[in-house]
Amino acid sequence: MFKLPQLPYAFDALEPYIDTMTMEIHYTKHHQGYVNNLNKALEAYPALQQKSLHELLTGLDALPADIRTAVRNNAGGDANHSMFWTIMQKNGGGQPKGQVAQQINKTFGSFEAMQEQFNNTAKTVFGSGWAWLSVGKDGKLVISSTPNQDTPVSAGNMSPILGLDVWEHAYYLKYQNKRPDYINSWWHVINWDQVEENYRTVIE
Ligand code: MN3
Repeated sequence: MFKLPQLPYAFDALEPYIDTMTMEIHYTKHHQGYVNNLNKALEAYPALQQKSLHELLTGLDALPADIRTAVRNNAGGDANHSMFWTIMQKNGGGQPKGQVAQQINKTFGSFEAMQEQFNNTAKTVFGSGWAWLSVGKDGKLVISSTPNQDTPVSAGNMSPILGLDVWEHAYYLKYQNKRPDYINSWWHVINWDQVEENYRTVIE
């Protein structure tokens, strides 16, 4: 059985950028819902229950047709949110650090140039989805978006190291329709130590 991972901070830790009620509902209702629905989808398939989220998400085509969409949406939702919580922290933000900072400069020219491209990508996701900073097969960083709960992992050639949830449930209580304000605020809570760790895990 898949389980909801522990939130690494309190619901109010990311105030004022991400409000307490949004965090609580997002984690206890939305993320929990993906975990529950994934377990339900796998009920009749004990062998698949032994697989990791990563194995499920990189092998969607091999799944039984009757659960493929449910696993895509709910394993994706579980994996995406599990990462999302960890790349944020109280008193976060500032500049990227370490090797990932160097690679950001190398790929995009500067942190600000990367941010601008990332923000434009996040703003223009139509409907619900995610914006991503991933490591491509060539080791370079790539900015992309996915619809719904799809993940760059499923494409097989990208490893996400930073992701932003732009579903309305992630910001509507505080920001209403102003998604760009949410995106700009979010940079203030980034856990760059974790992003660096994610980057090193991919390249090492
Ligand atoms: Mn969400």
